[in-house]
Amino acid sequence: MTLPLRKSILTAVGAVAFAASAQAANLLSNGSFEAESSASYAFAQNWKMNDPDDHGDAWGNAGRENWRAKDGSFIMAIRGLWVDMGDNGGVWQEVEGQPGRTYRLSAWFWADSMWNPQTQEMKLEFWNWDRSQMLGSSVQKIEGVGEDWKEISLTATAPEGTEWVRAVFLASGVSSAGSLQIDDASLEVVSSAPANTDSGGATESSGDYEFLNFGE
Ligand SMILES: [Ca+2]
Repeated sequence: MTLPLRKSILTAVGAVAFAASAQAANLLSNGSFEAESSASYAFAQNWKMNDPDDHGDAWGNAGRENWRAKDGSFIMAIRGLWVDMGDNGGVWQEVEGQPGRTYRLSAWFWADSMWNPQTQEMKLEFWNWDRSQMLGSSVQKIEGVGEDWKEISLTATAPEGTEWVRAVFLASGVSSAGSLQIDDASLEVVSSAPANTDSGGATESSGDYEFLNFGE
């Protein structure tokens, strides 16, 4: 019963946030990486497991840095072998989602000229209620990024059964030098399912439905 309770609390918070802004709201928390994790200066709140919940994490050579920023003072960096934390890394955060809604994930990127990973990409993943099954995903390669901030976005529609939408940024097979730097990440609903209204109230009733659905 712990999970449904937590979800309903999160839903109530989300409904308030939605009501506060009629415009497409950023569903991600701390998308600019300004808030430091209580675990360490090297991580960002909401992008680290159990800080404050289990809906975000960082792995490998990803770390919060203050080198330069598109917004504020801090960024998330996926760093080269020089940091001695392995050859891959990334961060993810997930928010409650609904099937049929179309989501847009965007962020700004900056990369050192010597940065040359085998893979770097951003992903939208759609998960079921207990996040035991990924129902679908969409991937966008992070390409053409150099020593100037560049925005890249990805749009995808949540498949049937979606209850969580996860934003992921990652790189693997990283080079010795340099890093990929990320700032001002945003996840927005760009269109809603025709079967549901798109008001803040709909978010709340969805939470109730989820509670009843797996409360028994
Ligand atoms: Ca920032």
